[in-house]
Parts: sequence; structure tokens; C-alpha cells
Amino acid sequence: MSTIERAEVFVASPGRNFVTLRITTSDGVTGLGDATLNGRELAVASYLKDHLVPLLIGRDPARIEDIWQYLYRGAYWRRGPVTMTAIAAVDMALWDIKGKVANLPVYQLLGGRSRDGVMVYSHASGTDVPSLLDDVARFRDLGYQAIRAQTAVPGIGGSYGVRKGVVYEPASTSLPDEQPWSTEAYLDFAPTYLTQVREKFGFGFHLLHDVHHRLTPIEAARLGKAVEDVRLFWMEDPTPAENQDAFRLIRQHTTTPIATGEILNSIWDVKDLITEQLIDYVRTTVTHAGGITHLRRIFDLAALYHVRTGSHGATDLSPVSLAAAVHVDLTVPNFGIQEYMPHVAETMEVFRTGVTLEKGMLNLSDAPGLGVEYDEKAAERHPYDPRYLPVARRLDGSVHDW
Ligand code: KDG
Ligand code: MG
Repeated sequence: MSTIERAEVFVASPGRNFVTLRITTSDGVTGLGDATLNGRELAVASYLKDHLVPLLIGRDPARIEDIWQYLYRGAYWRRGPVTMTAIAAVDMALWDIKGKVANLPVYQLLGGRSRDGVMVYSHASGTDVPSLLDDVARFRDLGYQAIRAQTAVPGIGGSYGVRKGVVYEPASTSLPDEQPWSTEAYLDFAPTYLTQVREKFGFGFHLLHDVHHRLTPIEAARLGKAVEDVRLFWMEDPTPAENQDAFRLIRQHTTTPIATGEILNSIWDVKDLITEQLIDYVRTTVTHAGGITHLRRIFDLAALYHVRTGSHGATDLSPVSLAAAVHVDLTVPNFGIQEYMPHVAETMEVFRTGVTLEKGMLNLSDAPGLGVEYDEKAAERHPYDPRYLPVARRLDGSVHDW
């Protein structure tokens, strides 16, 4: 029997920080998992190195479900982003190994394709409305079928989702950047600019918007009603996601579809949202919600309640995560959309993947496993670089949800 011989944790910053797990079996087969938790990278690296790796050595890598249960139930302390990201990395690496041993891409092991490709949305943003409209035009020209639109709020300065460089990268300073916020200004402005996007480009593509947890339920209900004619594909994270009850009130007031879940980590965190049909899209990811094994469990529950998938896919998830996401997206019956932001060149020199993008659709090569290789030597050139996500403060100086 093949056993797990080695499990190594790499922390590197090729363009941004990533934590990567590589498991090697006694037969010399390797598997990769993404363990990146933006701004808290070393906590997951330690959870893996100090607590999980010793438990893995000598185990049968083929027993993915059993290892998942052993790590989850065996910890006694359950759930939470650090635990679930560490378990996710192990799970992804084991699926990668299983695929390589079977000489099949992981999506074949998950039941095979349900679709020919995976529709993605990308991020258009601007410091004002004209620059946002230019950015939307750019993504339309690139062939994207779905675009998220964010812009700075006049009089407030920068806001969530406004890109500074080529890609949106919020974790950009060695101590948290503090950004001003006014709910009143945002609520007055957001419907206007989303309407301007539709006036200029029409309805021939999907338009998305991320509120990034900043409203109360009644404020979110007001926004949802105000943008009904814009026909958003979704209004994302209208309120802080941990209070599942809050979504009931939003739901009672608006037909604007709701997406949430990028910061949620387990099926228990989304159970009421799904079974009470309080949301339309669940945004849990393969990296932060326990890997392929657990994500599929969430998506299967969602399918019973007409909730579709819309996995988080910002650049703080590594190319290993993106590949694993696409394997899942290709197979699940209730796929909705996949978030996608291209990684910078330094990242792609370290992670070589078979993921392709054409006309706003992602696809995979037929490489066995997840189809990603990690170049350890290239990664060594990019040492860990501590970064924090920003903090939002209201105009009176008090802390708001970022
Ligand atoms: O690490 C935090 C980012 O991943 C998050 O701010 C991005 O909200 C986000 C999104 O929808 O991509
Ligand atoms: Mg978001």
C-alpha cells in the first residue's frame, strides 16, 4: 500500500502571499493544496506544520473521506477559517494524488463534465464613473459575459473594490490601511452608477455588484429595491455574513438576487441561508470551506433548494485553488458562475496550470489530478512578505465592516 511519506508547507510571495501544501506518497506521487488565508497566512501554515502534518505521515492517501473526517472530528475544535483552510489544503492535495494515480483529471473522478466550460465574472472598477465605464468597455471587448462593477464613492475617496494597479489587491500594506466610509453617500450613489452602466452597455451581459458586508439588513433591502431595474446578476454580501437571520429581512423586500459565503467555512455556516432559500448563490470556496470533499457537500445541499454556486475567486486564492474550483464547477449540476481575476506573471511562474480562458469561460486541460505544478525554486526567489487587509472607519472615526 502506498502511504503518505512527506507533507511540506511552502510560504512564498510571488506577486502576493500564498501558502501551499505539497504531499508526497511512498510511490513518489505528489499532490498540491492551497492553504492561503489572506492576512493570516502563518496561522494556517502553523496549523498544518505543527498539527496536521504529523497526523498524515504513514496514512493511506486514497482514503480522502476518512482523512477529512479524522482531521475535522478528531480536532474536537471545529470550523473556522484557519481549521477549514488547513483541512482544505490536505483534501485538495489528496484529490490531486488520486487523479494522478488514476491518470484522470479530478473532474472525471467527480462524475465528469456537466458543462463545456465555466462562465466567469471579472472585476471592472474606477475612481469615478467615466473610468469605471472605460473599464467595463475593456472587459466587454475581452469577451467577458459577466462583469462586476465597483467605483469610488464621490466625496469619500477610495472604496471597496477599486483597483490601484493591474489587479485588485486589497492586502497591500505592512500594517492595515484605514479607509473612510459613509453608508449614506454610498446608498445615494450606487444605484446611479449601476444604472449608468446599463444605459451605456445595455442588458446583453451579466452585471454584478459587491457590497462587501457594509449595510444593515434594512439598508441592504433599500439598495436591492433601488437596483431592481438594473437587473443585477447578484448583490453580493449585502450585510455581514455571519448573521444568517439578517438575510430574511432583505429577502422580504427585494427580488434582486443575493450572493454570500466567501468568508464562510462550513455547511453549518450556510445551512439556514440555503434551506430557507434566503440566498440565490453560495460563494464558499474550495480553499476556505474544507476542500473539494466539503464544498461538494455544500453545493449538493444548495442544489436541493435552487441555490446556485458562485465561488469566490479573488487573487488571494492561489492558482491551485482556481484549478480545484474549475474541476468542481465543471461537474456540479447547480453551477452559477465563478469569480476570476488573473494572477500576475510572477505568480504564474511559480504555479504552472492548465487552466485556460476563452470568451469569458474557463476550461481545463486533460492533465491528471488538478493539473498544477509548483516550482519550488522559483518560489524561493519570493520570500513571505507580511501584508494586512484594510480596515474601514466611518466619518466619525468608528470602525465599520470592511
Ligand atoms: O481577501 C479578501 C478578498 O478576497 C475579498 O475582499 C475579495 O470580496 C472579495 C471578492 O468578492 O472577490
Ligand atoms: Mg466579495
